[in-house]
Amino acid sequence: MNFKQTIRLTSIAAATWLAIGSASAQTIVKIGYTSAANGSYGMGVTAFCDEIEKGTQGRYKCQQFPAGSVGGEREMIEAVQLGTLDITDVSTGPVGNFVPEVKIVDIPFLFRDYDHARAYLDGPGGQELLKKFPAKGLIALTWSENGFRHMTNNKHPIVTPADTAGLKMRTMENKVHMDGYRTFGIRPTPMAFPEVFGALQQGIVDGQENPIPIILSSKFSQVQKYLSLTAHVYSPALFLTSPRFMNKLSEADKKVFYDAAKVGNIAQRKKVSEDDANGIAQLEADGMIVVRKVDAAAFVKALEPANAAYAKEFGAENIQKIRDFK
Ligand code: EAX
Repeated sequence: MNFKQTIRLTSIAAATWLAIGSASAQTIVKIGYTSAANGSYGMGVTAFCDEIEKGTQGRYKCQQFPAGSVGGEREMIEAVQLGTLDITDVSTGPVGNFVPEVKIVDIPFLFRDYDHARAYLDGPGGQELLKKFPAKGLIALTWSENGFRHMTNNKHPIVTPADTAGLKMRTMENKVHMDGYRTFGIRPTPMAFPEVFGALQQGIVDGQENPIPIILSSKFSQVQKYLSLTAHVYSPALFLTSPRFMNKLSEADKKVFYDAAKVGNIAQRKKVSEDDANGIAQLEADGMIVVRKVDAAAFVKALEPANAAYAKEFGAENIQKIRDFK
């Protein structure tokens, strides 16, 4: 073998080794969420995944499971605990069943607006809550956002609590929501998200409540007539993984994942804001009848008995601290 051939063979061998090396060194990160890939969660997860791939030079790559393809939110959190799913981007809906301290942020009419909610969750109070996860076999990489929830139904426009009386509405598997909604007169029917479209279509429930980005990406306009902009509760989201998953990462890679989650959160919140700004007109164009002027004060008043119960459970001063946060 002459010198040139030796060099060529060596470089082919090196290239092959590199290819095998990089292929075998690539870890697939399985990440699930309940809404469609083109919605707010899809935007958040895609931005997160791009950052991970970049930050680890392709050693980690995501496989996305959108649209509830690996289950509802409760099931995905259980899968993350078990290690059959690596990460899930979920609303806080079922999270309080795993980490009870989180339930406080699901109280209806707790946050004034998006700025209030985002600043609180990103601030010391919100960050303190994230520390409660590891004891439950979970790690919250960051808060993210589902959005302010609004009611849809097939019976009639909702303006005051009198209009919700007796309505059978799908809710998340969230006791704080269910207790609050009962004071509005709603008959809450908890259900995992992947079942909601079918339940609305078949009339198993009269309505449901979700943020505009979810109503849009889930095409609820096809199965719901009325949308009322009740904004009755802010719904946070979380990028959840497990100590089991994170402990396999080097310190440098851990930082990549945490930083990527921050980027994912920004993209997700941005899409929520865009959908809130443009989505209502879209839903109207799709045939929904939109009630923009809701008697919010009457809903807040109706909630009083639930507020008394929340104060007992979470401590009035702890709730007030969140309300007063600026
Ligand atoms: O996370 O279950 C719900 O209504 C959630 O808002 C939805 O899955 C988006």
